Amino acid sequence: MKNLHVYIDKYASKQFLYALRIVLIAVVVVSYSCSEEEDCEYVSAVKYDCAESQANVGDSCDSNNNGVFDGVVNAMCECIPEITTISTCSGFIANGDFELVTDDPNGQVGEDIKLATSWKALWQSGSLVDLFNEDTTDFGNLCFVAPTPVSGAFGAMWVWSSEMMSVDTTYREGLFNELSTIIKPNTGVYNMSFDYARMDVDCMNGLLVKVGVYGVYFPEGTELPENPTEQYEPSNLELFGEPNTVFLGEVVIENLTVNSWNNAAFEFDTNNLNVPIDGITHIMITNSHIPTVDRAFMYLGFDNFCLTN
Ligand SMILES: [Ca+2]
Ligand SMILES: [Ca+2]
Repeated sequence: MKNLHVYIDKYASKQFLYALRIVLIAVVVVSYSCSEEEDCEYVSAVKYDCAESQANVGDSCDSNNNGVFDGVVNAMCECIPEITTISTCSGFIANGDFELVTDDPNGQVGEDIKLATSWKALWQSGSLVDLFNEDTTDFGNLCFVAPTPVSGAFGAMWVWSSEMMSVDTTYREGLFNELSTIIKPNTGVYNMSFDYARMDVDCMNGLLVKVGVYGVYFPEGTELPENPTEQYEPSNLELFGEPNTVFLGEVVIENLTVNSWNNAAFEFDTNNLNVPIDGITHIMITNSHIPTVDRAFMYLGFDNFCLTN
């Protein structure tokens, strides 16, 4: 019996080695077949809600194949852009009525827009937007008058739209608002509105101006650009780099405008515009980059910015 045991043991270990060899070959074959990034689905134990896109409902996804994960997979396995809805003013604009200030707007006559929370100028120094309020008596020019009715704190700046009159950058100014919520690409239609009032009615003779509104991607920690060298150089589209800037619209202001507040409104569709891929963090308001042929400059007050969707 002892010899028979030895024979069985030897037979069993031979069988075991044979089986092991088969298993190893199978592993090599499977590994090889998957190393070519071919269709290895049959060896995958992972099951997806959406087999074709290998995603699960609720996963983040890229809604328009631009490399930005801006959407969420829904129950129909569609990638729907995530949309934040803000329907009450000032909406996506922060401190749209300029009432939040860090210091007295009358401590300094002009160039002091940065005293309004979430607002600043478009460049580091030079001609900057001014901040006034209901107590202001000195607007920096004897012929400038306060807009009516009183609307608390507000910003004011030159808007110069003519390319016929060559000027330095003294009259190029602009507002920059850090939005309360980033606006992502492909998130539908937005409504922009603001109040403006012409403060130079008594002394200037501009025929009309065009105020341009732009969306800008300007991440935290980024330095403001150098002062522009000319009225239209660099263009508004190039100040922060073209991929970071989208023209949202412009508002034409006629010289019939008096010094009381008027409202301007327009809408823009983020599905049809080249919105920066990481979204719009700031709104730029300045002279439009598309000039007019007329004698065109005005000193305007701005208040009650509102951006909703
Ligand atoms: Ca105000
Ligand atoms: Ca001031």
